[in-house]
Amino acid sequence: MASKAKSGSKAAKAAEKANIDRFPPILKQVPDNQKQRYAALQETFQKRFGTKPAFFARAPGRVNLIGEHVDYCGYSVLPMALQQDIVMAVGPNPDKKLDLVNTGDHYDDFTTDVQHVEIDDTRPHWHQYFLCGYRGVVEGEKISEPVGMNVVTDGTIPARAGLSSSSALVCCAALATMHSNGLKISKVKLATDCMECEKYIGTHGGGMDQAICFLAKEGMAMHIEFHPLCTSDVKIPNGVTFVIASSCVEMNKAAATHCNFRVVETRIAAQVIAKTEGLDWRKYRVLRHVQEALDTPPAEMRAFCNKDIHSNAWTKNELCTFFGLTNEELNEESMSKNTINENVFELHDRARHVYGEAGRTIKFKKTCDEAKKNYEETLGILMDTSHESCRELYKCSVDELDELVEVCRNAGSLGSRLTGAGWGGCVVSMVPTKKLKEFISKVRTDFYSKTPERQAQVDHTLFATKPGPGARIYEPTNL
Ligand code: ADP
Ligand code: NG1
Repeated sequence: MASKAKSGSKAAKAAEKANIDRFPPILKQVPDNQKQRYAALQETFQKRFGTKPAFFARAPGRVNLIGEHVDYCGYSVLPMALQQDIVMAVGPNPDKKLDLVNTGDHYDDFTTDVQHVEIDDTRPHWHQYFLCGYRGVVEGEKISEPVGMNVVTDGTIPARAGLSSSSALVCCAALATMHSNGLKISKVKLATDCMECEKYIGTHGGGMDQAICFLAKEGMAMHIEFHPLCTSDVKIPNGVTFVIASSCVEMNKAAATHCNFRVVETRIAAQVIAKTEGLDWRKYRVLRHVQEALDTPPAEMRAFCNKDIHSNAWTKNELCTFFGLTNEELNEESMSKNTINENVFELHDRARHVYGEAGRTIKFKKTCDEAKKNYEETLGILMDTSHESCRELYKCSVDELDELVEVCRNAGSLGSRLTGAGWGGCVVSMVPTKKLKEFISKVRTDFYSKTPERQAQVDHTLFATKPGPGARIYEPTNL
């Protein structure tokens, strides 16, 4: 394709960019500080399968700095990749099987024939996330004869903590499948396919996790926009460090319905505003599209929320009457499989959160780009306000997260908020680097030392982080 485009033309430039963004390059050198880990993984692979792995794939977790629960409403987010990741040692399986092993004690081995890959969305076992990524590439690239794969997986991302361990697993499996089948796919296409295929496990979130996983750049946070997917680098302020701390409350997204229900509530809120404003409401499924149709900036949509959506809860009966639909028709039109029994919808508050958070994310990016004097303070306020909105309007916080946010603020952070889906998981804080040691020690004492369960987790769930690189493939040399 690229060779057919006229040199210097728009098409040629686009083709060139797509080529640059394709996987591989395959990196020959595993980073020095990871060599021991990869060597151990290689040994496990060799013991289990009798040969060296053909390659390693790695995919990072992420922390979202701001822009929570807005990606599936069409709005931009601002995450950065973590150093913590999922790594897979991968080799061919001559019997056309997927033979999956995990270094974690509580993750069972799994084997299936490549032609019979089934995903049970009622039982979110670890291997099913692998199968999501696998199917994403096999179906996305229409591979009729996929090769068999032997895989040993190792992960360092705290799981069920809002740091996207599940998407890293899906993306890593997709990358391993791509390379095993001799394909080269652009990062944007991989991210897009993985956004779709993670839904096989039953979660209906947005595309933030998969996008940052493939498109992250070392040293940079990233502003990610959707429809179409595009990214711009965001330089985080000198003199601050982002610190992650876990509330020690786990939330398993695929096993719970909270997240999918918020997707449904925001969809119905969009449809209520659209109908009230005389738009063809069936065409609207996300709040951004209604906002664009009304030609009003997100931060000013509060007026429409107040005018068009009453602030007390809506019942399903009321919604059926409002839209002129039967219960079954409403299920079909607006609900998802595991939310059809819900009966109380907080449409006003959910829409208010989304529009406010969309505005805050844009402001956060702009503030970083302009980098005016003392702009860290503005960023801190935006993070704090984001948490309040998650707590009060989106109701995705829990007591332990609120307690931890308070502890972090008292320990000297400039801004602290829950990160990821919430209902448990982690808090991210922006801390002046010169106060980092003191901050960490205070959070240890004031939060983690309060219970033995918290104390047991402190070493791997309280850490400072720098923006890491995106997903990669490594050759198993020089280990
Ligand atoms: P999050 O993505 O916020 O970490 P989820 O509940 O969406 O939380 O996904 C967590 C699930 O991902 C775990 O229950 C497990 O099935 C899978 N997972 C995470 N890390 C690993 C790992 N290292 N190996 C195997 N599976 C993992
Ligand atoms: P985590 O934190 O990984 O559960 C989920 C969604 C994101 C985004 C956030 C909330 C998936 C795979 N991830 O993230 O897209 O909506 O919640 O901002 O659905």
